[in-house]
Amino acid sequence: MIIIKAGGSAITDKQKPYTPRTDVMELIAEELKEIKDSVILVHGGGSFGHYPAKKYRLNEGYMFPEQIKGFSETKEKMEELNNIFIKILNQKVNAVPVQSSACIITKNKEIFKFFSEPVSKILNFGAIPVLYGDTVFDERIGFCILSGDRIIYELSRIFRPGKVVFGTDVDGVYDKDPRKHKDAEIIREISLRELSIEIGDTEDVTGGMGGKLEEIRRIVKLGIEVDLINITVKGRITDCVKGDFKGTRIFS
Ligand code: IP8
Repeated sequence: MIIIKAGGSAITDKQKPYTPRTDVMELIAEELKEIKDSVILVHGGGSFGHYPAKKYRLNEGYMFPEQIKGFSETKEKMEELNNIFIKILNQKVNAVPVQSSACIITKNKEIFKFFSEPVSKILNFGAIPVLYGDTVFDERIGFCILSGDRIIYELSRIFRPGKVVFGTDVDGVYDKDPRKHKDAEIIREISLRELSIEIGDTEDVTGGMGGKLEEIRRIVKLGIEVDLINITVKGRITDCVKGDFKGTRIFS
């Protein structure tokens, strides 16, 4: 089994609110069609989920009644993004959406209860379960934002995939800042210790790259291979599945 994250930075235009990148979604659908192994797909929020979530400070938990409006608005936007993606995926594969908030309850932002049977059933039918970062109810703080990355950690714990692929819009981890250095190169393999949290943005409500690296660390500690690749480029998912990938592999 492979778990693939389609990051919000790849499947949406993060600079423009509520703008999907349907070309990237089509590319992903095309590549998933070629994978023989079973796949669970998880996608992020990008410019759909993060705008309303930030505006209503949803990740700080329930503080004032107006946040309920933000809770449903964020959910509405995430469902909209999921629906766009599912429609595109279903032209090539059988993708079945799983609304995270309907099967997950958190406690202080950690997954506390996860009714994962629907995911198993979808896999048993040879289809692809598609989960996504979502607004969820929380035992302690009322509600919070659950990132796709945290969902992936939990799925990894339950399903023990052979590989987890984090797909973003960058080629991997560079040896130096590629915006400043033309000769910056992708690091093919990096240990958890070396993995710097300075890369990428930290704007997301779910903690940006710092939050992502924390989940990656937990997955690697389960003994699962984690690869970071650029899924906006044709062929990268296929290559990664074959083991001949252009990206960064993270080891413990
Ligand atoms: O992009 C966040 O998921 P992520 C989802 O995986 C929302 O961090 C609702 C902002």
